[in-house]
Amino acid sequence: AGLHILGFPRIGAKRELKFALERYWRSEIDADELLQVAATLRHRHWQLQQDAGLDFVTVNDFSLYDQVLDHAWMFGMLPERIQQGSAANDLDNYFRMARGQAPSGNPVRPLEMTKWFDTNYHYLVPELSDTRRLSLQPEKLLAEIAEARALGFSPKPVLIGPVTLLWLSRGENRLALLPRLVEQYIALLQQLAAQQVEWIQIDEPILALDLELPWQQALRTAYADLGAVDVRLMLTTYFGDLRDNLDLCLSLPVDGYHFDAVRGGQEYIQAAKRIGKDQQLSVGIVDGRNIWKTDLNSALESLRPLQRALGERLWLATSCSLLHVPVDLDRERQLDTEQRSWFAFANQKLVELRVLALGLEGQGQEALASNAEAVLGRRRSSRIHKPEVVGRLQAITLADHRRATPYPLRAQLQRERLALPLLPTTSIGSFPQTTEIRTARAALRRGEISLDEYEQRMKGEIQHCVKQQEAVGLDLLVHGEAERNDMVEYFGEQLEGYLTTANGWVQSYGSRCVKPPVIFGDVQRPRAMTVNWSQYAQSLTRKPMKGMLTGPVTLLQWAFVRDDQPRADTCRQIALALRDEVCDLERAGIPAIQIDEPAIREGLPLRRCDWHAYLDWATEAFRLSASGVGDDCQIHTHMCYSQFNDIIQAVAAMDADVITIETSRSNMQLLDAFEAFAYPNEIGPGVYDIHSPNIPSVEQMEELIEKAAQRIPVERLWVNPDCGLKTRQWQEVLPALERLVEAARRLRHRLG
Ligand code: THG
Ligand code: ZN
Repeated sequence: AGLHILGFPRIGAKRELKFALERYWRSEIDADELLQVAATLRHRHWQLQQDAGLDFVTVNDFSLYDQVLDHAWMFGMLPERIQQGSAANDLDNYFRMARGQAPSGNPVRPLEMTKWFDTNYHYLVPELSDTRRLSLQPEKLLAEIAEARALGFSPKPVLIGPVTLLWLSRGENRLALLPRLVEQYIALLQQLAAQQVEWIQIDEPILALDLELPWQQALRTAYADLGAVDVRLMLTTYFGDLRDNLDLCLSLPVDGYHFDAVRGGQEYIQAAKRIGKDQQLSVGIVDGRNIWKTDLNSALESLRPLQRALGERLWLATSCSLLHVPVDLDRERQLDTEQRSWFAFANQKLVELRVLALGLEGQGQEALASNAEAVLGRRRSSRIHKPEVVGRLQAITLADHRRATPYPLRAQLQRERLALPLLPTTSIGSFPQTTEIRTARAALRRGEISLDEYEQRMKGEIQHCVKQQEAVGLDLLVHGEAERNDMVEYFGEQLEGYLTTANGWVQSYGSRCVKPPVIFGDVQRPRAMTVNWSQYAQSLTRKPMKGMLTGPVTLLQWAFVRDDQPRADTCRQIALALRDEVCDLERAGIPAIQIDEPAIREGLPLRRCDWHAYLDWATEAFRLSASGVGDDCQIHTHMCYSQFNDIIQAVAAMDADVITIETSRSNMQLLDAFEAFAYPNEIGPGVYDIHSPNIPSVEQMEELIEKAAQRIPVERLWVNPDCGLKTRQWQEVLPALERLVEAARRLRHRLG
């Protein structure tokens, strides 16, 4: 069988690429040094693939920033503004496009970023129009092929397919560009053919989406032309099943198809029966989206009939690119043997492919036996299954995920208790994470200061934060979250059933990474997680204090999730643990509690017909976490980057008393969603764009509030920044908040 992967993480086991990029951007190293780090990483990753016995090494999965940007660059899709104040070299122009600035060249508005399908990776959105000229610049791709060859590897380049590339782009009438784009792809494929490249992987993941007719037709026309070039194409789909696109996919004239056998159901088995006798089938049986060890013996059982039917035409692969998993489990020395036996990171997944290939030849018995032992061990582990958690889940009643009283009555009681003015002001929760805070955390981790000393320092930070908020004149205060690293990791470290890795970094965008915790078992809260901090903060002020939690859907969505039960059940377990925390906060005298759900929108399934079921359990989990409190305890939630229009009803179904949302960047356009649908509870549309270093004026913020007041009754409006202030400096935050409070005061006067 042919063995390959769809892509390898490029960031490096020690995040070498991240650090080299950031040093280059700070002009601490030159381009040669950066490119040297990049070449070393490519070489290392190809070597790993060859050592694992793969038939090809995947080339062009590497990128200095983003693979979609690389394609935009390769086909000359760069917006005109990049030409102005052009940089000294291509590299800097590339970075200007990605992040707006580079060591040389003028600052420029960068491309927008958005999520890559339903993953946590963000790509840069090419900007297109039907008048755009295209031109082919294949130098990077050709150089990497030559580089792999020179090192003695057998390269299989990967391309994003033309239709997916257009689909990912933004602009009027994109499809009109298809004929010109296909011409460029043909020219590219011809160049690759001239290089005697054996196989080209061409990705069309949009086949796993709901496609309208013009897009389906675009695939037909594009591949009719591409299929005619004398080079072998392996057309890949991933992240889901193809459903109504299956016939279309199998009708495209290519030399092989790749199916995601992890998320794509049994379609790969159907495909095996239907492909032509000269076509290959690549089965993505090793999960590229999660970190669990593959059950190799049961995988072999599914593969054997295919092997008998297809022989050498069966390829084995990862389900998708390994971009979405951490690099090397061997660097997780803190895990005990049992836990380590459950996982496979990118390096280990390469070896799994080899063992599968051996297994198909009746070999590899030892590795298969030890895999069986690990898989069985996990299934039976007492660390995973907690009967009391399962019992509690079964005992949930309808009343548990409803507040006792409808919002209008709750609002009255809350208004009395909190004694808030019209247009109350608050913040989203986090305040600047200063060097002192990060230094203290690092010192604690290295054992240089005691836990007691650390807590004293954090209390000092909280004290400072509360004082500042009082001085500025905010109405509902927060403690500032000095004690938290990441809003998911912080809770992952404290909940049972979660574990955190030491080096399990996954690229989020550019040089930025996240370290998703792993949910391996039934989730339980051994003790209160945030109560002491919030209680301490409340003791410092007579103003009301807002408790701060990350919501169940976000704690699920930004983690590696167990694969042995439905996501909905895992989410409910998290919700119950949070519910206990919410109730403990209330008992400790905290009158308002915010449960953040920034990830609720991005958790939407790829297919619209699956949305409803997801939104049902997601909003239910939120309400389960929030509904244990009395009527006079005010529940807030917060969402960022949310495109609300299509989920506004679900947002309302969460029944939070107050929702704060990001709107300032889009000049309140987001509130259009609230035009068509009368959102029933209170809203704080952000009036201060915290993602920009600019400090808005009082007048600008007044104007935004007035705009909002045209859509939402002023009695239900809050005034706040549009997101947490963690990444900003105190010297920007204080004047901005002073002006925000002033804007609210002026409007109270005028509107009230
Ligand atoms: N937390 C988690 N997941 C997330 C986000 C988050 N996923 C989506 C979104 N937010 C992604 N956004 C970012 C923003 C900043 C960074 C990463 C993802 C970032 N990371 C540091 C870096 O790479 O330098 C991590 C450094 C560290 O923690 O030591 O800046 O907020 N879980
Ligand atoms: Zn936010």
